[in-house]
Amino acid sequence: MANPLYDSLFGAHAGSSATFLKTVDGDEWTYARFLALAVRMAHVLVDRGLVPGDRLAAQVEKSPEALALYAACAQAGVIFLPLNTAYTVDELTYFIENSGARMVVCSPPARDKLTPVAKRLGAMVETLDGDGSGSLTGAAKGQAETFATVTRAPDDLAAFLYTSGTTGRSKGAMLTQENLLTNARVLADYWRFTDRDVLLHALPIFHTHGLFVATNITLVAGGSMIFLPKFDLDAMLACLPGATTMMGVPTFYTRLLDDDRFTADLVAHMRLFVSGSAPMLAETHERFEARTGHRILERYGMTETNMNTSNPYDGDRRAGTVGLPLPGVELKITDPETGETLPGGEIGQIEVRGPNVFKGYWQMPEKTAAELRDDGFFITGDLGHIDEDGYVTIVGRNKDLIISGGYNIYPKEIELVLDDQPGVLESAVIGVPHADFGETVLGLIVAEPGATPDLDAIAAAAAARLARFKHPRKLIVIDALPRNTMGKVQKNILREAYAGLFAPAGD
Ligand code: MLC
Ligand code: AMP
Repeated sequence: MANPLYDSLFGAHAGSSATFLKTVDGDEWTYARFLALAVRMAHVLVDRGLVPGDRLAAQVEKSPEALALYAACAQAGVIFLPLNTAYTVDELTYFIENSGARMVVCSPPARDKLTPVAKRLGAMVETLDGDGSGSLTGAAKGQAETFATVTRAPDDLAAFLYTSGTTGRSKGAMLTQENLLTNARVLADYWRFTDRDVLLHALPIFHTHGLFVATNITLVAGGSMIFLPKFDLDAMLACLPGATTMMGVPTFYTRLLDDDRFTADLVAHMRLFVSGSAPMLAETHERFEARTGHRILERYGMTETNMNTSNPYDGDRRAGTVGLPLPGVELKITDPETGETLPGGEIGQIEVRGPNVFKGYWQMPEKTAAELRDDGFFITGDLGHIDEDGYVTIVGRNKDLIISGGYNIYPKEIELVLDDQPGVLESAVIGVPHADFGETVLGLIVAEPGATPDLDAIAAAAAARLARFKHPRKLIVIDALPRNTMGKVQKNILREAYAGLFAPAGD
């Protein structure tokens, strides 16, 4: 095949009058209409001088046009680098610089702020708005309707997704055509997706879940999506009757369950509900089944590996587990100290190997070597065990990570900002239980001797530098950070002490 990813996901639907996307305002995109736009966008990329292997960073609102940009990159052999719309200019600067992006596509209002940064880093700027307008679609108008798809090998890079690191520096996970395509095919088959499926899509499209799981599976199966700009409870309730499947993070499910309009009747026709990206409480599974009669199918994945495990479609979907390794994925539990495989049932670090596992972190050979073994096993940083039936349960994390509403937040990045502020001696950022987001961010500050840190000023400084979802929901000054004999901060003690801060009333 000339370009496995493009040919399988997009090219296979050339000229098809079947529906691919429906938006809330009633706009319907056939595959043919979508692909025609992608082709014209691919011409713009080439006209601007992009060549295969160049990186294109996109911080754009979710829209059919934004998705067409992903298809255009695949067709032109350009590496697609989608970025969270919440990122600040500081954060974006790092991603553009680190990736060496040659083009940045942003929303029109962000253009003025980003242009000087992009110019300094040698990147061009184009715009694309949530309504599909902007310089990119403007330039695409009148472009040729056919494009000679650029040849790519399975091992060629298709996308970079940045994941934060324990040192505070984000790492660009390099994903190949094969990583994305094999995983999409396995999942579409495992979850029985067909061209009759209509997926209710309310996830962002700058992460694995919304882009590579939800969208790629739909494309592989030739199905369609109801494409919501974001999760909105009223819109979800209005659109569920027209859908056959839904994917979401646990917050989607708890929000639906907290609304009385979400009834068994509303979803009686649905074929499948999938959850992932963050742990789902067994209680949520149970409430969902009691309310609707459906059992949510929980799966487990990550940016570096796409999806690793899934509960079965037909068999027993076990609440509190993430199911079985997917076909083609090897999963083992190892001793974090020695790396030796542990006997069944014992808790250790989860390692995975398979065609889904990424190629490494962009220009970070040491970090790659620390997490990706020579034999191809990737050390996920998650802790878990496997039961006698092969089901995997995640019990915790061996990495200092907070997952809030499905977004990953690395405390170190926030601690570096807090430590910089006047009157702050040191800080510790932890995740504490939160009824809506699962976990939320708490900042604990130790003052310099004699100083009284101005918490409002500190919060404002954090807000200027970090995306909104990373902001500590609360800052508290404490006398000292608990440390063990090695001097390491004992975050477990802090997490226990503040566990009740945002927990639901009565817990
Ligand atoms: C929004 N806010 C968040 C937040 N999302 N704060 C913390 N955590 C989050 N996840 C901010 C908003 O900016 C807002 O700020 C305030 O919190 C409350 O906003 P909201 O209106 O309640 O939030 P909403 O916009 O509805 O978004 C919540 C959400 C969204 C859960 C719908 O975060 C979401 O779509 N999450 C999905 C993330 C995802 O796709 N993860 C997959 C990663 S891939 P203010 O200023 O108004 O207070 C991966 C691999 C795998 O992990 O296995 O899939
Ligand atoms: P990300 O880096 O955004 O891809 O997040 C990946 C991390 O999300 C994993 O390493 C897990 O810690 C977590 N995760 C994903 N799916 C699940 C799940 N079903 N249950 C628990 N944790 C999950």
